[in-house]
Amino acid sequence: MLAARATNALLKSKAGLSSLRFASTAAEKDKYKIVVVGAGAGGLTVANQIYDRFKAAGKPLNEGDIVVVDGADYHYYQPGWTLVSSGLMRKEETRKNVSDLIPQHLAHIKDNVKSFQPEANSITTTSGRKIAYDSLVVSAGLQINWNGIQGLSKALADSSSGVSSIYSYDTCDKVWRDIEALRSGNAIFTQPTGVIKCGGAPQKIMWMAWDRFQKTGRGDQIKVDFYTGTPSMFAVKKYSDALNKMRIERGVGGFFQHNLTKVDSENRKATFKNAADNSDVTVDYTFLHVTPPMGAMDFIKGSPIADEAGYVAVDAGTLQSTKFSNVWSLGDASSAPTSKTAAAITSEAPVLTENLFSFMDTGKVSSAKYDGYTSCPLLTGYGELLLAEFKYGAEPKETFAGYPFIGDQSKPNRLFYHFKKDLFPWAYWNGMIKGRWFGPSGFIRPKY
Ligand code: UQ1
Repeated sequence: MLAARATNALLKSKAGLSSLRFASTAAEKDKYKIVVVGAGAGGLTVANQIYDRFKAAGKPLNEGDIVVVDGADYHYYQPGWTLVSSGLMRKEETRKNVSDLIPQHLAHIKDNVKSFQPEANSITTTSGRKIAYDSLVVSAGLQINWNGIQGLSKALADSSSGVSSIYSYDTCDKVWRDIEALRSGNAIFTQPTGVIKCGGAPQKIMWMAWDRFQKTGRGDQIKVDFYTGTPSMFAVKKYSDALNKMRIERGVGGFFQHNLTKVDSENRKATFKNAADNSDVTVDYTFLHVTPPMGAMDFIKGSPIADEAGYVAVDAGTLQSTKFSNVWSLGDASSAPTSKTAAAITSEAPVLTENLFSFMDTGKVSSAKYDGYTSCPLLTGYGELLLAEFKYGAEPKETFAGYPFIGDQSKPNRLFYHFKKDLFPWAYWNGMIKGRWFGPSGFIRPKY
């Protein structure tokens, strides 16, 4: 009782102190040197790298010169959701409090952005606060349009529907439960037409489910089919060919240019629009894994910093806004024509950091250019993974090409499986979002 009271008093005084710190910050200034919008993978990574870059140049920023603006309670390790869905990780391990991930030297405003006023070098938050900046970095992600498919939200909310998705914290564990519960019938995996986060993920979970069905003696009773709005298995020919060969060998049906439009969970029927002849195709499912359509964030779409599609318009190499020279963007929110992955952020962040630093220091960007590097660690089963790595132009850019014992990266192997399952989650939490992990070059910051 006494102990509880003492703890409460301590908690209260702690809360009082921290709100004092924030209150004084707010009253003194609502102007920051650098405003970073978004406390996701891109925002945290780049905010820390920028702080470190100024310090390394002997021009350290003061505590609180950089502010991260994000109203979210939680930060998610989204690449972990395929692992959760495969029974390899607990979903709680993919989530941490945003406030615990922002170091002392970065300020944090727990509020969301409502609008941008780049002519006035300011943003306005949903609570009406105006925040001014010298430089703005936008890394706010993209949004998932769950309502873009008729009947989907209802189906996902029903625990016995057999419909699930790896694309949210709330539904990723349902995928695993449904895979384990399925005894026979049709298991259908979908991918929409258009841009999504991690283009390979919709088939990763399919391969994992397929392998699980084989290993637990259910393979003969379950038919697996892939219905995708895309024209092929993958955007890069080398990997697409390898994956299509695997699909045929494994007896998985491939239905291309089929875009899911409707889920009738009462009758377990899924309807697709076939782009080849514009027909509607309705199929029966027992298990349905849905990849929802995605698009630009509403608050960026139509804003002065956005392109026509609603992404932040940047130069694909420098990551500087093509409209306002003190605005920058990386990650899913940016218009850079790369695939939207954490791996892309490992290469974008140091380039953006170098150019932003150089621009603030000298008025000119540096010679650093993002080459479009991105990766898709494509799980093909338990203990095997195909590590697709490529750059702009859908051209392979393989870290391990020429390494002995590894050989061709289009052939799945066990080492890469452990990268995805063990190394990347560790490197993400302990290195990347602290600004200290640079993807293929590990802990060594690339030089430009
Ligand atoms: C990577 O660094 C990373 O972040 C921690 C990922 O995130 C989930 C990746 O998928 C990939 C591919 C990398 C790149 C690292 C190497 C060693 C190729």
